[in-house]
Amino acid sequence: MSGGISQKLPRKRTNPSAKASRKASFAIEQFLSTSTAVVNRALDELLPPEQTKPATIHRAMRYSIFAGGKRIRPALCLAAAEACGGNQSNALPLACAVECIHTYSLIHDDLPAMDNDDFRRGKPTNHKVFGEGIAVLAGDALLTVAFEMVANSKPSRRFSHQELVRELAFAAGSLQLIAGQVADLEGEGEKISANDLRYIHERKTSALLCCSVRLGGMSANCTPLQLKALTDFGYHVGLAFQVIDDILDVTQTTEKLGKTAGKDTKAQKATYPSIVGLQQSRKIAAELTRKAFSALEPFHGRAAALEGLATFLLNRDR
Ligand code: GRG
Repeated sequence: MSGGISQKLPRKRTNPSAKASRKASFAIEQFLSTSTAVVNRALDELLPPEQTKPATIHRAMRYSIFAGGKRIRPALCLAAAEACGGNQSNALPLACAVECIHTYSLIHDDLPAMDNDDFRRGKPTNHKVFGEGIAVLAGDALLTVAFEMVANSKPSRRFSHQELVRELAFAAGSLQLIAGQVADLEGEGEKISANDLRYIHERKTSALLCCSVRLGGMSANCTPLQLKALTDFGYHVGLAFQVIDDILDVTQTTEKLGKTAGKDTKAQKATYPSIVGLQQSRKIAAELTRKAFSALEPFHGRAAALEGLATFLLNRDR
């Protein structure tokens, strides 16, 4: 990847014959901290400054965007672009766009009409600081600006603006992200099956993670075979991400998570731990991650950052 972030990263000593050790050897935490810094700088440039009139809305947008999220979706986008030999500057507006969509969804998810939460990214939720009206609008504005970012990005030979916009709109729309949230809301207090839970996870969580890697690949003019591999990877990593999220909800503290722990149990939400138990949930997450790794085979070892992210996400503790 020209100007790629991995180029600047040190690699730990490896045993080249052992595939497993190559997987473990990628300096993923450094990749994440570098990509986070790059994405934060770009977001700062792309979002209207705080004092821009009406200042309240720009303060509210920036409050949640810069509250300390893990920046997993933009990292996936940049890592996918890198795997396809792309250019970081072409992927960056798309990485910022998925983070804006994600942050909007968190602001709205925390509202009293939804999950009614007081704490997010280690800070009081947006509506607790700015009030419900401004929080709704801050979410709306982040959703909208995401499409402006895509419109201002550089299309590749195979993927026009039309395709990039369609990609993001589909993932964020009523068939994916919002469908998942609707099913999640309607499932509260209900006994739901593992299949229903899979439906929710595919849409509420996996769709945007999958979209992040696909957009990264598209910015790099990926081939149809690469796009298929990225889609398969993103789908499985996205599902594993939500299973781990459910496990962390019952095993970690609010301080560690930066959001209210134990929320799913309190809201009587069906989760993998509540349906199949913690041990089986860990096995499911590991199996999903294994499938994500297999999906990357067409890259023949050139997707180290994606592999590193999948392993990092499986082992994360917040
Ligand atoms: C349209 C009114 C309206 C609401 C939309 C779609 C939606 C609300 C909410 C879904 C958002 C949601 C909570 C999805 C679950 C995905 C998930 C586990 C999010 C947490 O992601 P992390 O851990 O968060 O990457 P950070 O804070 O680190 O970015």
